[in-house]
Amino acid sequence: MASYQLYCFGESGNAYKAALMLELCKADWQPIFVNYFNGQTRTPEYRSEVNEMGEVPVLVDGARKLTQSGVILDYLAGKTGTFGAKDDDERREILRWMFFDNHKFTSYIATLRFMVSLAKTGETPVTEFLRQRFNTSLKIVDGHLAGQPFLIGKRPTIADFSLCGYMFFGAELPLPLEPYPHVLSWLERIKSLPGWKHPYDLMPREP
Ligand SMILES: N[C@@H](CCC(=O)N[C@@H](CS)C(=O)NCC(=O)O)C(=O)O
Repeated sequence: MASYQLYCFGESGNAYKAALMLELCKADWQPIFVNYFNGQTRTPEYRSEVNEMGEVPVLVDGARKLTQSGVILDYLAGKTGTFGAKDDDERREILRWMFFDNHKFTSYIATLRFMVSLAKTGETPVTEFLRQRFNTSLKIVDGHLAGQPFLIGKRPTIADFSLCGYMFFGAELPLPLEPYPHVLSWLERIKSLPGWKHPYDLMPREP
């Protein structure tokens, strides 16, 4: 058995954050497929045995089980000594971007992409609201990246892996990224990190 197990599925950008970190750290890990589209995360078994919050990702490291992508990223950075903070100021800067991500970046794009590209709801007042909110957040991130290659400075950290979780899904993203050139260059920089893989090449999908 591999050192780490990650409960995940290919379409999950939140799980991708953890999978990408594991891969870039060259960790010995294996995915455990969760059939989200068949309702597995909503079963009493999943909630009692895997994650009371009914979500992926869940990282298992021996007797330790961790949930929430931000916590998993922080744990792996500490354990592997890579992509984490070098001092207290950096630690706060990483947290600042990860909180922003969880509240105003991933939350909007994950829901928007789910509605438009996976559930195929068509355009609704909700998708219009989410698209507008995500564009506002994208503009903030684009402005920030105009001055530096990665979110907290010159090197990639877990903050980058958190915000990029949904950004590699290509045509599944229900809005163009072209108006955000600094975001596009940042994604290219992440893509060129040794070991980078697309979410669908890292995590299993429903056959
Ligand atoms: N804040 C959580 C979000 C996790 C999340 O929303 N996971 C989704 C998949 S991307 C999920 O498992 N949803 C299951 C459900 O709602 O039933 C994190 O960062 O880990």
